[in-house]
Amino acid sequence: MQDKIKKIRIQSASEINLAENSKQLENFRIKYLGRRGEVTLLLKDLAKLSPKQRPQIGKLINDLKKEIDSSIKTRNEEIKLKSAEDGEGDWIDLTMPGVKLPEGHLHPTTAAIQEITEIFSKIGYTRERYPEVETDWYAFEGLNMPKDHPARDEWETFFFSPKIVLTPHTSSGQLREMEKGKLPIRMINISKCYRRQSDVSHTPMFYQFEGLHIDKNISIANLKGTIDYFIKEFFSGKREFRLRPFHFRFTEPSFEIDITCDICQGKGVLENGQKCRLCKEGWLELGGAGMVHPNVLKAGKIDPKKYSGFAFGWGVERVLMMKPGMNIDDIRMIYKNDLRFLEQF
Ligand code: FA5
Repeated sequence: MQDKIKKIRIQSASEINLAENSKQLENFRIKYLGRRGEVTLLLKDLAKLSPKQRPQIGKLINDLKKEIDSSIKTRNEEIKLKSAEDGEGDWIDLTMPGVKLPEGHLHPTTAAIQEITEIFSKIGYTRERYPEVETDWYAFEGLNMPKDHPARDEWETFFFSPKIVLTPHTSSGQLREMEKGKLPIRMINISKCYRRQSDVSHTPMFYQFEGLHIDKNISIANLKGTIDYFIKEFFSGKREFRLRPFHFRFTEPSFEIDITCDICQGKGVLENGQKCRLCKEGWLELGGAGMVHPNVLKAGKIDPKKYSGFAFGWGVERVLMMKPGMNIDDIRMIYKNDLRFLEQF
């Protein structure tokens, strides 16, 4: 057995050294180390030896295996180097078509924000952005919600400190816009908002878009016309809406706007007879609206005797979910980062 090992060592070393290309080297690898290679067969023959001889001969065979493997690698590097020096590298076909990289696309929320911005820009609204970390004054107090007023509870706010919050709504941008001192105002503030909420129609982080229009002689008719225009544009004329009287401290009168639900087609009941788990009654709330309260105009240094205005604040994800054909019955899906969901859009 030892003679055989010696013979293979000498023979393989000389053959490998004389190899001129990687194809020949591969043939030698198969000849010695392949499944039926000479070294592999030696290993199989080990079983025929006595238990005493086996460890010593086994070690010799394993050393030989490593030696051959290492010489093949070394010779392969030498061949590559030589062919590179001789200018005979691998042939590249420059006319072959390239590998197509997978193409991404915008997140559905981003696409909705772009569409909303465009729809309002057509009627003269400019997009603004205001801080996500906000002071109590802009988020509540300046909006006619004094400290400890119970209305604040509805905003289920994250506090950094008693005076600093994660903004719970885009209405905090209203006073900041008024403070610029430029009139008339036609702004759309689209920003992230945060609340301690999570269920089929709420996420802890969501986007709102807040419209604010202040000028002379602005009335509810202007507000209703603007909502009507947006709903027709965004939902391609396929949704009905209603204004429901409501109470906000910063608008008077105030409304909530509901539209017919896309999941149950406004029926409140699914085809299988079950209650719609999203809207439960055929109408889904999109957001609030109303005529800007005189106290808010005063806080923004605008004279309520000369100017009036309306504001509205709606959820971006809610309007996105109601787009015809979207079929999203749980808002939390939008932020699960599940590619199987996102790639559908
Ligand atoms: C407000 O936030 C008022 N600032 C809206 C407003 C603006 C009224 C201007 C009057 C004038 P509300 O809390 O109802 O209102 O929220 C408005 C909309 O934001 C909701 O109808 C919903 O579409 C969306 N929204 C609120 N909370 C969440 C949430 N946790 N997840 C997803 N969307 C939400």
